[in-house]
Amino acid sequence: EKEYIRMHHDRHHQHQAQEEKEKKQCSSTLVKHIKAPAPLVWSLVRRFDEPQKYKPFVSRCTVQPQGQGDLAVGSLRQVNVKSGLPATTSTERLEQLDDHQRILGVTIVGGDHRLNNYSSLITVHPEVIEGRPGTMVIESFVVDVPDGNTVDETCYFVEALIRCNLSSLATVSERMAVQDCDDLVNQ
Ligand code: A8S
Repeated sequence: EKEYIRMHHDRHHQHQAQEEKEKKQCSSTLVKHIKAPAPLVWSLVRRFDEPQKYKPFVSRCTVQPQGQGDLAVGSLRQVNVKSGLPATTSTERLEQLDDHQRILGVTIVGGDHRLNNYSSLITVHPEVIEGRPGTMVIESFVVDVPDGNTVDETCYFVEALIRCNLSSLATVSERMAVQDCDDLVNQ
């Protein structure tokens, strides 16, 4: 009997066990306040084809031609990351691009990294900081916890990367905002 169960149901058991493991996910939300106007910040965030404009780990990005404009939902980008990271490439899909509400949704669909079923949403909101036009950026993600890692380790790793991206987004946006002011004074 045991032998039959093992023979015929073991695969099912393994499958079930694996499914439970696959359900182990981690998710989190990060917020960044930036001293630059929302349209300027959004102009950087919305460029699905040019994440290297602010993401410090991206060395190269190419988008497969889609016909009418490169920023259509379903577009794929091939991202190469700088050396020193536990990965070299990532294939990412544009899931949502809403210029009115300023929402960008991206999922990771391939690559040589360990972030399976990664999905992210980034939203850009105008706010007033010290009496000037500023921006609140909110980024959230959900991802599978890889075998051999804990939920905390996975969250910590992804949060650290996103914090770097958001810090860099702030630096680049704030520099561009100052440049816009200088141009206004010097024209
Ligand atoms: C983003 C967010 C993340 C990017 C991760 C989390 C990544 O590009 C890096 C290292 C990895 O190990 C995974 O919005 C991957 O860029 C920097 C290659 C996907």
